[in-house]
Amino acid sequence: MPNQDLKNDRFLRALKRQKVDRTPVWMMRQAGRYLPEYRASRAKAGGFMDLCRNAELCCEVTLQPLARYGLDAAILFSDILTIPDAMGLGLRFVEGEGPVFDRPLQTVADIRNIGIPDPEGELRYVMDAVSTIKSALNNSVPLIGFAGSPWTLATYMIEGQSSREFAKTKKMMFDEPEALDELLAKLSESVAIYLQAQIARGADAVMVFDTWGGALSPAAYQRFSLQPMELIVAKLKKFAPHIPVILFTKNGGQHLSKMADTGCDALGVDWTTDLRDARAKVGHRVALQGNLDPLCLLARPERIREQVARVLESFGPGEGHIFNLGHGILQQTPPEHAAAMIEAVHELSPRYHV
Ligand code: 1CP
Repeated sequence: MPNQDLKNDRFLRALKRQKVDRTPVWMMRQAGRYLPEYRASRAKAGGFMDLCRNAELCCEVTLQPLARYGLDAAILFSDILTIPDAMGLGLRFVEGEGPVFDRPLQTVADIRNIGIPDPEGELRYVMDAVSTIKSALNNSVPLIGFAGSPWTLATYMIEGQSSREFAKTKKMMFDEPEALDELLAKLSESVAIYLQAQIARGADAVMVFDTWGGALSPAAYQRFSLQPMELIVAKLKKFAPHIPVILFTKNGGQHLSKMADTGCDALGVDWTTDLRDARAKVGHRVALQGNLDPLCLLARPERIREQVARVLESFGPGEGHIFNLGHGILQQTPPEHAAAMIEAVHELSPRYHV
């Protein structure tokens, strides 16, 4: 059991709702463009995917936020779109526009034609990054592996880029739901084996990012977002029962109870749900991760501290809270404001764990 060797296991303990001395903290997108040292590493690599394909540079940027702040977990530096890229869709990151696929899925035949990528084949560069990071961390803090949810990946694969309305994806959902089911089944299998491979290479916990599940009706959420994630949790629990699994549906506050029933260990909660209500909904089934509004980090440090106090108070005393932002940290965030948030968690949270 490698976990027992970790010098700081607060994050893993909180995921299992065990006693900690203070609330563990990490930030979604903690390695990224708000840090000048990230921008320097990114410039060295060339493009964003060149950075993702270079294990040494992935390791360098993963460790950058840990060198600055008292964080309780590291997260693999990669992207959720590595799987669609490995399926042959041709991923490019266009400056100022975000991800673009050269060959988006347009027909049922396109869906039939895609295969399930081999994590140690086309995606070996991600696995090499996991191994390099795991070894560089030297058991200081746990390493989080991750993937996108099948629904969220499907939206990028069908739209061909970021989208607000998901017009093409929803047209398919209403016109040809079986075709979408088929795509989601392939993605569920791909995500499950991809996360298993990350675990085999040393990831101590895994998180599934369902960024766009909140755009679905409750019935559609159940079929097209939750069910595929439930399948992934079942496969992961069979493969590695002791590795915690975190599910995060942005804007998914109304689904928390059903999400807790999947057998996962923790749920990410964005800022549109109060942690007190979230805790009431999930009871003792799962831990909760969140949920400071990332925009709060643009305000002055005294205000940040007040909002940290508010989040800690909303979860209240007891175990099973991992402090985090409710979504990724913004590029415009002053790095010292992130420091103010983390210091406030360190100072204000021990009283909730007596
Ligand atoms: O130019 C750059 O340097 C690229 C910016 C960037 C970064 C830093 C992208 C492009 N991806 C990443 C890394 C990343 N992405 C990580 C690891 C870093 C860390 O957390 O420290 C993770 C976990 C992700 C996950 C990710 N990528 C999600 C899910 C989480 C979320 O924020 O909702 C999504 C939706 C993506 C897609 C993506 N990657 C990058 C962009 C610009 C986008 C599009 C986002 C959108 O459609 O709005």
